[in-house]
Amino acid sequence: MKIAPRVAEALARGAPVVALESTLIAHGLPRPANLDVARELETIIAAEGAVPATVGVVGGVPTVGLDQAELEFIATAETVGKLSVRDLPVAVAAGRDGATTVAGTAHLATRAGVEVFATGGLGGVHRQARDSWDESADLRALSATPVVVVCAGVKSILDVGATLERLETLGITVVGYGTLAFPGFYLTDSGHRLDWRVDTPEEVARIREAQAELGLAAGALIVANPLPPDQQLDPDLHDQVLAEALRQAGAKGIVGKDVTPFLLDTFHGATGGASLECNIRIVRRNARLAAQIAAARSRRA
Ligand code: PSU
Ligand code: MN
Repeated sequence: MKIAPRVAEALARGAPVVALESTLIAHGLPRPANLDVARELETIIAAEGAVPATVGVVGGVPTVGLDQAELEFIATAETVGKLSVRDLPVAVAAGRDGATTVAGTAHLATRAGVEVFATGGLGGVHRQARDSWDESADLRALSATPVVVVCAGVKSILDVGATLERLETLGITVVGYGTLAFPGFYLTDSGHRLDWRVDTPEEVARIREAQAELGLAAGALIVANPLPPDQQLDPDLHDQVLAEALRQAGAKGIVGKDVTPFLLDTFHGATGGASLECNIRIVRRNARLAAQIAAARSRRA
């Protein structure tokens, strides 16, 4: 595994580091905007005084802290797969390239000693899961990986209620940032309530400490950070497009790891780019908050 020197140096002196996943870059956002977003997220994190570490696999080398050339490669090359935890050993053994999901990123970031990371929306239980059994490996990974993950809830293409139930079963702590309404990714409010709300990065840092004190630090802490209402996707448009996207996925027989990229891409097309703008706003906000949380953690350490 390769850890970028600037990341290793920051970790050694206890400075804040924020990991970023790369599946959202390679498979969740269209080109060429994806590369601009990937760079911008790193800039946002640096502006908050933290060191960004985008995670991916290049030529079989798991890398925490892609350099500029590697980031461009992951965002543009046709050979870049979508790697969850179980795919990592195969990609490494075969010398392949890949973008890492929330699950894959959390795993590699943890091994490098990076605790905080940012994404858009977590994976979870898909809407047809009763028949398809499609539940993201993100859930299992977060139950067993010691990370603080900042997200805008779970993707609204999913069964949000079922995902929250699974998070409860798996014992994964979830807090709303400035809200008790669980965010709905493109939507400010998924319609589901949370039990716990925090309002500052320091509170998040303190909860993470308490997890460690209680012997609960082996699992994740999910910080759900909603879009402000004036920045969300129009809820009526959202519901219309979602119904159509799910219909198309069924008609085309899309299954497995292709489901999420297909639905996101269909969304971006059918909303005339409005959902893409939302997705970009989500990841910008999450990157900033993750950096503030990492900074609060390192101040208290
Ligand atoms: N957030 C986004 N866009 C994305 C993802 C998250 O804004 O594309 C990715 C993450 O990498 C997450 C993955 O882990 O979608 C979930 O895929 P699946 O449902 O196949 O587990
Ligand atoms: Mn799946």
